[in-house]
Formats: sequence, structure tokens, C-alpha cells
Amino acid sequence: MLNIVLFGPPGAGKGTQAKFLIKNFGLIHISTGDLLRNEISQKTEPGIKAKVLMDKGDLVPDEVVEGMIKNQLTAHSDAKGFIFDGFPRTVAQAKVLDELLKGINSAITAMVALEVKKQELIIRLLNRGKSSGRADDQNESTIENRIAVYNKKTAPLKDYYDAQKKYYGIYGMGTIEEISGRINDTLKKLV
Ligand code: B4P
Repeated sequence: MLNIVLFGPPGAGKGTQAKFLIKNFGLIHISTGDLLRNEISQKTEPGIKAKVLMDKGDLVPDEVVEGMIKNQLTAHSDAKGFIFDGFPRTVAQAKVLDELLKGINSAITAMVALEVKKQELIIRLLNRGKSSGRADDQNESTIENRIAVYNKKTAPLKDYYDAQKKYYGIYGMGTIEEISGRINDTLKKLV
């Protein structure tokens, strides 16, 4: 199995690049952000609780997203591999993911990390906010909070995967096509 953690700060291009990976490598895409937004639109109890946190740019509790990942792995038991987009976002989530994959005799192959300057992240997210309707894309202070949460809770995952020699940093500035070309070149060496 080819299991990729697609990593990077908010607005780095994870969701954007995941589309190319699905096409090029035939992987199942699991985006915890999309799954949570789906819960919100269905007005489920976890969705209603998550919305308050997401609108401020805070993370939702680990147990909520871990449960969603477990369901997705079960639902796609015949997958060739997975793209984990926006998950894990904490070291605790990474450890749970390792256990879940061990349970299906698999493991993370690589973390593909998109490296983008902070000012560019803010520009991209404010831009998306004009059409996405997402509360967390609407103003600079919420975006600043998302980046601060990323630096505090999520960025340490780089060391977690680096220690396992699974970290692949990708320069995430430039056109969408240039960046997907860089990711492809890196992943082709791993399959
Ligand atoms: P996510 O949905 O993961 O949102 P994101 O970090 O903004 O990334 P996304 O994939 O959507 O954007 P992308 O960079 O592709 O998370 C939202 C919230 O959900 C979190 O804040 C948190 O509250 C919660 N959550 C999700 N997962 C969680 C977890 N595991 N644990 C706890 N909480 C969790 O693109 C951004 C924009 O840039 C787009 O408009 C795109 O078109 C543009 N763009 C991309 N590449 C570009 C390029 N090269 N040049 C110009 N623009 C580009």
C-alpha cells in the first residue's frame, strides 16, 4: 500500500494537490476537514460541536477525527492506499493512525510536506474566503490563529516522521502544476 500524509499549514495546497494524487496514483482521499464540514452540513451532534471550534480556527478534539478515520479505513478495505489530507494534526493523532494502519498490516509510506511562506498562506486563504463561504477563511485574525495552532500543535509532526525517515519537504510556492510536478517526482521514487 502507498499511504501518504499530505502535510502543511492551512492554505499550503493540501486539498488542491490531493486531487492530482488521486488521479496519478489511484489512492483514496481522506480529508478530515471535508469530513467535518460534511458533519456540519448534516447538522450532526459532532458537527455542531466542531463548527464552534473550526470557525475560530481551533482544532476539534482528537477522538472526533480519529473515529472518522477509523470509519473511512473500514469503508475502503480494498484500497491500494490512502492520502491523509489534514490528518494527523497532532502527535497523538499520528500515533493512533500508526496503530490503525498496523491493524490492517500497513504503515505510512511518506509525509509529503508543502512548505509555503506565511504571507502567501494569508493571501490564498483570504482569496478563497471570497467564494468558499468558510467562516475560517474570512478574516486575517482567524487565519493567524489557524497558523499559530499549526505551529504549536501540528508542526512537531515533522520531527515525528523525520525520525522514521519518512519526511519529504516540497517547495510549495509557484503554480499548482509546478508543485504537483515536484510531488510526483518525489513519490515516483517511492513506488
Ligand atoms: P482543512 O479543511 O484541512 O483546511 P486547510 O488547512 O485550510 O487546507 P485546505 O486543504 O482546505 O486548503 P488548501 O491548502 O488546499 O481544515 C479546516 C479546519 O478543520 C481546521 O482548522 C480544524 O479546525 C479542522 N480540522 C481538520 N482536520 C483536523 C484534525 N485532524 N484534527 C483537528 N481538527 C481538524 O488551499 C487553500 C487555497 O489556496 C485554495 O483556495 C487553493 O485554490 C489555493 N491554492 C492552493 N495552491 C495554490 C497555489 N500553488 N497558488 C495559488 N493558490 C493556491
